[in-house]
Amino acid sequence: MTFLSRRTVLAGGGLLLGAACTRRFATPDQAGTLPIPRLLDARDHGQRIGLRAQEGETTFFPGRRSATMGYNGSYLGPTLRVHRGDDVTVTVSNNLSADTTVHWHGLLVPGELDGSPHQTISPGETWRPTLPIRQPAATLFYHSHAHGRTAEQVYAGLAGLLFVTDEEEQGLGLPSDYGVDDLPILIQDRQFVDGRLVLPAGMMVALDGRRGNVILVNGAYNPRADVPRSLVRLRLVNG
Ligand SMILES: [Cu+2]
Repeated sequence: MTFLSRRTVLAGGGLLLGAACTRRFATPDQAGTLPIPRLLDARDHGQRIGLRAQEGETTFFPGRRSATMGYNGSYLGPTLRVHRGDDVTVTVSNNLSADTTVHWHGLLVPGELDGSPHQTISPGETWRPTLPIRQPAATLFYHSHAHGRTAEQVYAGLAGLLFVTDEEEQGLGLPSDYGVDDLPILIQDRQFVDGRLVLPAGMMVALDGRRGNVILVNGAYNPRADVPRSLVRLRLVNG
């Protein structure tokens, strides 16, 4: 991706140009702006956050629709911001046709609140953990951790950012204007064929894992961010 500071390129072009079949659908000149997931600050919502896992379609490349999954949308989820010392209730509803869970990656909470592979939320059901936020500020993420389905569901888009903040962090003077000078950068490698997202499968994938031919940032290919000419904070997450 590219960062522009008042039309000045701050940092280099595409992280990965991808395969030739991908370049047909987007060139750096056609790149859109960096999508910024909606911010849900628990304190703005009475310490209650709603997440709905759902299926949808996403157009990563013009004219090419992919079947995807997301929280409260068709791909990825909102950025959740929680505050140290608070207790935050998250209502997770499963609108998928398969079991799911939501795991709070890096959040220090008791196991029964952590959305492990066996804390299944069946289709149509709701899970409502109250999360005690008792750790220092951190950039974390949340994702499906469904038993036997984690790879498929995260690959399809069931992931989002989770920020823990506290007074110490707020006193550091770091850039803190979300989406302006405090940017979520959720990086994913994904396999595209003919401009459509595909889930790699087969024995070699099972043994060795897989590597995508396209790098997505916040669900977009090679996006650009317009940033102020000042200190900018990048929240990098390998999602
Ligand atoms: Cu995790």
